[in-house]
Amino acid sequence: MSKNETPRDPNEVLEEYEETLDSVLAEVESPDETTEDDDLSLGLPGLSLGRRDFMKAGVAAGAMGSVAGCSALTGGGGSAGSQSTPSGSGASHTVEPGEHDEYYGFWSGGHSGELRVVGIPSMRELTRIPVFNTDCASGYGYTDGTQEMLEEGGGYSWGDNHHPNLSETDGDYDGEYLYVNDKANGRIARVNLTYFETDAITDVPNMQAIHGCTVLSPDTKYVLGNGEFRVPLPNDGTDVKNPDNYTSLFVAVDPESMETQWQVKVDGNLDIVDTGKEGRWAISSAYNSEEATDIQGMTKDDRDNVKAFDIPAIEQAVENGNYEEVNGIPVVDGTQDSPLNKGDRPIVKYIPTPKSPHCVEVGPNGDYAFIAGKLSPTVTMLDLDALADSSDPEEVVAGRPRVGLGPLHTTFDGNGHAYTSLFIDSQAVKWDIEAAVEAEEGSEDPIIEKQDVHYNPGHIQALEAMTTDPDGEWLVSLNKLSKDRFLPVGPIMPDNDQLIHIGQGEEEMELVADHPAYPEPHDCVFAHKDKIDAKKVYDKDDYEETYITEEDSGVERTGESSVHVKMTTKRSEYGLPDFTVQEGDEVTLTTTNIEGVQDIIHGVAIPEHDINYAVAPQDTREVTFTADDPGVYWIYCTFFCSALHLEMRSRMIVEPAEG
Ligand code: K7E
Ligand code: CUA
Repeated sequence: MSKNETPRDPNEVLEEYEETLDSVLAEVESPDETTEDDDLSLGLPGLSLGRRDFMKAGVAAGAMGSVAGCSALTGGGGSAGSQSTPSGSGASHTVEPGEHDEYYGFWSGGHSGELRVVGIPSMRELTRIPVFNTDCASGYGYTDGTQEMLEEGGGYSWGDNHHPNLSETDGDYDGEYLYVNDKANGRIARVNLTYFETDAITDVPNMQAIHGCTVLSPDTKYVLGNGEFRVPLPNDGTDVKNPDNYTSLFVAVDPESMETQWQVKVDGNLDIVDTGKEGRWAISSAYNSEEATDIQGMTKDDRDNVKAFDIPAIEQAVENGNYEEVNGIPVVDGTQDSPLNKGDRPIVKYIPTPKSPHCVEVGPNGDYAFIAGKLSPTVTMLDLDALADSSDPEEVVAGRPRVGLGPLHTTFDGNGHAYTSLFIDSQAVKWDIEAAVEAEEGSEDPIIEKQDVHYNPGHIQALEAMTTDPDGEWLVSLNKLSKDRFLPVGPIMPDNDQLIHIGQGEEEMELVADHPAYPEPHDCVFAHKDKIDAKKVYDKDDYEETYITEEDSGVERTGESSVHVKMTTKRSEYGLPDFTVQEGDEVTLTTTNIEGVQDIIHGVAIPEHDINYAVAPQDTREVTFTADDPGVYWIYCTFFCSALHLEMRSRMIVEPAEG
């Protein structure tokens, strides 16, 4: 816009936008082009739904886009059996004072960059784990070690984490690590579950956005990530105006070294990924098979291709040297025309599905992958055994129940039921898996019941649903909007994570609690408390910093303008009541909390130097900063550690430079 142009009336702009949507809708719907209609059912064998049954791309884009004045959203909540208060069996999620929860819940924090740990069933927030953000309570991003990790992990100050995954051994959570994606910057991070701390961040080469993220079951051979945005390969300025040459990648990262092992190039955008239980298949949903760069183009065709990655076949291709190396990473060609997809063991199978499917979740016994339709009111069930011999939808689609509008994600109780979130209908729908295999495709018969949620759910997760043996007692619906469910807190309202009692799938679903969540969780994962072994005190063998004893406390000049200050902390004093440095000195301050008592944490806050961090029992942390300005600075403890906490101080004296 030129400087002199007057800004346009927002209503006018919106009107224009809605007109565009209408035309997209008309194009996708094409009610009169009957010939193409026939073509659609031909192309999607067994899909006995008419075009009218599809949630049209334009409508969904409007509904999901949260445009001002969008009415599609306000229609949520459905009509049947609306329950906003607990009723029925009266399942209680109360955890009495002093009692513990039965499960850990690990919540992604979306664009807050952090993870949150929530107790189930109480829904109490137990802690937060900073991952892609910085955190001034713990000092994550302020201490040397964490600052270095963030710097080497790309140097960004934020990230957008969606999909937390627990490491597995034999298809069950082993309590060692949690892996999570960064959709914003194409990264994967690892959290150490002994200390509930992020211990590695990998900035994956060649990828802009990693959206889907999962571990390869059953033994966490890889952490797998889906590149969602198509970009030139390499994205170095070549082909910028040539979207045909952009590409999406699928990546495998080693869970121990966190190094990128290989990537696979595919057609279309990748979305979400989950793996079978035997270590062979990774199934990815995908959209934009048109490879367009705008919404009109992305919603032009009638179908997309779900991708089935044959992991051992890809490993074989890498071993045989069938790849091109880009930025040091072997990139295997998994596009439809690739020679590697021509033989009898293609590395990627392309399976046509209704347009723009959203999530993929593999059921507990590994029989089926459940692909939620998003724009189609159906869930497509892929038979993973049949996949070995075919990618023909006729042979690999085991069922396609019609579940409701805007299906996004599916979870399981381990007793034969699937639960799918319905974004547009604002409901959780429970349905019978085997009945869906038996039923005609597009049938509503497998549906057992629907529960209203408030409002517009994304992910839905039941207890340990991603293991081979789900626990099936509780389910959480992660709703994008809370609207009227909480006291208004300004225009940005919290999300609403709702706790639903499902029994073992034998009882009716019962909505039990609303739980506000700061923007914006996407997914969560639950582990029984016995599977997590969190340490209460640090073990000094587990970190690199040098443990400081009271005798070590002191100041050591390490160069003309650098000093190393070593200092212990204990109730209620620092190892040095004061220390002196020279103006301009680079100060390295190493602090050990010499206490061995659980939960006695000390803080080290240095006013006017932008430093604060926590030191837990037996932990050692280090910071480096420049003492720029002469003066006196009262270092104080930020954790209320004792009756003499206020008196717990040290004095940094910065002497003016001479002359
Ligand atoms: Cu559906 Cu990123 Cu898993 Cu959000 S994704 S909802
Ligand atoms: Cu140590 Cu307060």
